[in-house]
Amino acid sequence: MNWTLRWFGPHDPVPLAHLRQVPGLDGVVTALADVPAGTAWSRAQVAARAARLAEHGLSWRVVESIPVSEAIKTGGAERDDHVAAWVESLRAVADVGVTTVCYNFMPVLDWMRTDFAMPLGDGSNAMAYDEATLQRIDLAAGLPRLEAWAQGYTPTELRAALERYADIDEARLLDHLSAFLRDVVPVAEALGVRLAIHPDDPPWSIFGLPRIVNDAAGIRRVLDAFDSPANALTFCTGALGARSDNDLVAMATEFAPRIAFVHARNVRRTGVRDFHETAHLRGAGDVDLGGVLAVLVEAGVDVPLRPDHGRMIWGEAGIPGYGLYDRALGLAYLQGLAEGLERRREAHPFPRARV
Ligand code: DNO
Repeated sequence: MNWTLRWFGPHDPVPLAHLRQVPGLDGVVTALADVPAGTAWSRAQVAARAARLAEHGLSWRVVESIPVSEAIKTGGAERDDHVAAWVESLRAVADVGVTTVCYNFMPVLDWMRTDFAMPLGDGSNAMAYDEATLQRIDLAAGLPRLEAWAQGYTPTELRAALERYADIDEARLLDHLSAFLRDVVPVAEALGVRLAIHPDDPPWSIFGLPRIVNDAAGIRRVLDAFDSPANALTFCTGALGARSDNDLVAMATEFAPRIAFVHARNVRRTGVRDFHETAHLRGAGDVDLGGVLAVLVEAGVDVPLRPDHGRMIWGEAGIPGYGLYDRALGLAYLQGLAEGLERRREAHPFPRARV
């Protein structure tokens, strides 16, 4: 595994000087979050970010994310220009050594939560999602921009964005994604970059919007839409694990050759469409991170992995899910697990799947 942590940029409350002290960290996952979707990242901006990381001795191999614009997802008038801009950003990051680009194809919103600081009873807090609370959200008020979202919406913008999906069902959204893949995957292949789509979070439709990457069948459709190792998956155990019918170990086994990036996150399911996030440790939530890691190690999947969404502990304040302390604990846990699995494999080699 290539051990990474996400850094949101110069305004991230976690300084790079602290990230570099995390044991065994191979690199940082970051993006130019201030550039709006549909606009190309300039080579100067990309080079400046790479230089900033290099000053701290941190490498940048993974971008999360180059955002996909609404025009691309809806097949709007600016679609071709926005794809061209996306490709320009892709070329710029490949030039500074990036080999994995995470993105998502969730309409209007990126991931969604209904509580960003739910007390867990021990003085810590974590993010939570509750379907009944979601249904009560008044979309007429718009949605504020959150740090980890590509964008926020004023009431008028949100109404317009939702209206654009009035006649877009799941099949049409998949057509738009397939067209996007036909345009970008060949470029990625030529550049030696793997594109890693992030699953829908939560893994079901919200606000009546179509969502197509949330179970094995949906992921199969996306991977089959363009058969190339460069058309790959971000295996997010937290997003997929919020649904009890997603068997993560079976999915990791099936998709191993196409997993280009791993988000290791744990969630406790509290209802069919309700959950909260937890520590990464076994038993803290319902996700079997050890089981998933065992599959990946056995299959020889050697890709970037980052512990995702920790709790807020020890009084740390910051971007929900992205405090340093609990993510660092999660990383150490995962590193220990992987070391144990690798030592076992060295002592008792077992046949490895070819990937
Ligand atoms: C949440 C993240 C997502 C992810 C995007 C990928 O914390 O996992 O925001 O970065 O969905 O495009």
